[in-house]
Amino acid sequence: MFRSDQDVICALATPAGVSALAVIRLSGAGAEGVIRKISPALSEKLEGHHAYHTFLRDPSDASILDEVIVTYFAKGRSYTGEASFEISCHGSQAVTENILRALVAAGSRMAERGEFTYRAFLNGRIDLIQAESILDLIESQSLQAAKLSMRGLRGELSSQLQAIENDITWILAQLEANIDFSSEDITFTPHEEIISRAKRVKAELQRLRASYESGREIKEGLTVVLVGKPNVGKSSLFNRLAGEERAIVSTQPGTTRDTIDFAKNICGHRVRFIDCAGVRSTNDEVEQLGIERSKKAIETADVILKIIEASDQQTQFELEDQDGDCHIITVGNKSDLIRQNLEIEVDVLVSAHTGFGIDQLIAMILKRARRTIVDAEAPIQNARQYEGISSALSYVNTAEQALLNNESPEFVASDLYAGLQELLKLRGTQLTDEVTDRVFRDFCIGK
Ligand SMILES: Nc1nc2c(ncn2[C@@H]2O[C@H](COP(=O)(O)OP(=O)(O)OP(=O)(O)O)[C@@H](O)[C@H]2O)c(=O)[nH]1
Ligand SMILES: [Mg+2]
Repeated sequence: MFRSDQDVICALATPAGVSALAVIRLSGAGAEGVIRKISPALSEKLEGHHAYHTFLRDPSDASILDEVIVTYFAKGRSYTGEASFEISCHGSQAVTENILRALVAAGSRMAERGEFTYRAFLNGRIDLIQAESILDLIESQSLQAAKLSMRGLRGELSSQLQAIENDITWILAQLEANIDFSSEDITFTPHEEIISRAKRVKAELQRLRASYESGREIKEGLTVVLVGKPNVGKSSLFNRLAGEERAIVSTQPGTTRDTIDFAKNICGHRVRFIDCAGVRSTNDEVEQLGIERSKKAIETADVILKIIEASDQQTQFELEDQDGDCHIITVGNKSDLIRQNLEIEVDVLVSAHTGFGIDQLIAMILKRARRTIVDAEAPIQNARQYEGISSALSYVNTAEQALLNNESPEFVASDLYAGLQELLKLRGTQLTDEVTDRVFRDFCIGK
């Protein structure tokens, strides 16, 4: 997939543009030789994890490129596993380009996307699942999402997969013994014990597969959709939650036509609010299209705020059948208009105008987000992992059935073996170009 893995590679590890500092990475067995060519004054004996102040010089005319700090990471104790350097230089594009050009002239080449992480993988520093976690961590948009990726990076999911692989291998060994020595007079592990181990494997895979939803919810954030009849104050509430005047508010029913969304981080959770057209029957074509969009938004919701006017019975409405996992909060808006006792039952009373009850509403929304975190025991993080686990699960299912039906051990073993392959492929122990391509193509250069 990448050009030779023996090359010394270099790249800018920080975003291009103007900044106080920028970091350039250099990695490969010959990295020290390369950097010495442009840093003649660099200390003769380098120690790992030590930083050195030095000047970089253009190898062609010895002119000074920049005054920098070079950090050395010895082989086996670096991100990639190879001898590596991080050059902290001044964050001007001209400076970083010049240094990179000099590094290339001195014998390294520009790294490709994800190549540093790929080398970490090649050198056994991380497995594929951890490589994916690194990408997720870089891209995480909330504290909770970052924490989740960090868990993946530290190998929680990898070790859970390993435990499942060990169980499968154990069963395979018992079956093999059965096949090889069936005519001899030795005692085998009881059939029930094998079945119960297979059931455990199945349950674990099912649990992991189910964690996909929670993982996705944490990564992409919670989608909160505001629905209700026209004029109940959805857009006013949306603006209040967003903290800015995003949606148009007016006394006219049917103001909002399109869905409008706004995402922000609340207490470390990513939350995306969607304001919708009020639902009513209408002959207005545009409004009708807006109402269709509201229905679509409802389908994607993790939390629905069903908004009514607290003092107006007429604004109550029923949601069409909703999938079981979506959390519905009935919100009574315009609490400031209530004169007598409230007759309508609501979960929370708010006023978009005065801000009354908004904190309580947010707390209710976050309760759902927290539940997801609890559910998410090192959840699987992406479609590749989901597919791998699902397909391993289906092999294990077939194997379990075969065991229950007392079918021949060869038959059971072949399915289990296929399931095991799927898991190994997932961690990258069983390597194919197609798999590595899929993992590393999303990286950017310098990672
Ligand atoms: N007194 C009071 N008026 C409110 C409150 N929230 C909204 N309103 C008023 O109710 C009217 C409708 O508000 P919107 O936010 O446009 O209502 P909507 O549900 O988005 O309406 P559509 O987009 O037409 O479906 C406006 O005149 C708002 O000023 C509130 O908490 N108290
Ligand atoms: Mg509106």
